[in-house]
Amino acid sequence: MRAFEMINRRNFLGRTFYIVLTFLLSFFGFSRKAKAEIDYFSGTDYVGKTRAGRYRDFYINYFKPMRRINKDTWVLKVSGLCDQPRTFTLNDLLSLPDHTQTSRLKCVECWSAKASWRGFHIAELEKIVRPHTEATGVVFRCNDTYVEQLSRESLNHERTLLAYEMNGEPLTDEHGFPLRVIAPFKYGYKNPKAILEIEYVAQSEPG
Ligand SMILES: Nc1nc2c(c(=O)[nH]1)N[C@H]1C(S)=C(S)[C@@H](COP(=O)(O)O)O[C@H]1N2
Ligand SMILES: [Mo]
Repeated sequence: MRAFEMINRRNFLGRTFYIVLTFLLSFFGFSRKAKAEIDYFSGTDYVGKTRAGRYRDFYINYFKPMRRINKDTWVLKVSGLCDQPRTFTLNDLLSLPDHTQTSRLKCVECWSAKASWRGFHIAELEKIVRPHTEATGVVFRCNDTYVEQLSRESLNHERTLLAYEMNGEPLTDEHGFPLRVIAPFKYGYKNPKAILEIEYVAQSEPG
């Protein structure tokens, strides 16, 4: 019995040591990778958090690595409290009256960067889907399972854009292809990227 306990204790210590060692190794491995700026995009189907994007000033943020979106099969699903829930293809959205603006994205992680964005005002989409008056918020569901809610009021602000172009080119996967929110008066995290679905809701839900 005593011997048995001893073995168990040794087992436990060994395991703890192993866990701590694994943690330390992965931590050092991680910081080495960050320094070397590994290109996450070549030879992989995934996009994650990186600085290795096209624009030096932009820190690319994805809540978790995600599969790239296929432009031929992607549709924007509009659901919830509206008269005409439906899906839009990218071409449907590109044919809405467009708007171009230069604005700055400001992240809570203490960086900001400016670009020219082209897209449409959500009012153009709302002419088609006709949200109900009790729909005061919109939940955005993104390709990396990121979920964020904005009030309809801030979405209908004149500076808010549903953008599909950045600096004269279609959004890259890194910056939210095919569609993202640009709300310059809100922090970056209120600018969801790679949107799959928008849902009209009655009251605020946590992001
Ligand atoms: N789908 C999705 N959108 C997102 C995020 C995310 O993790 N996933 N991060 C947000 C945050 S915190 C910031 S600062 C901006 C960064 O935009 P960028 O990657 O184009 O620089 O995206 C926002 N949109
Ligand atoms: Mo951010």
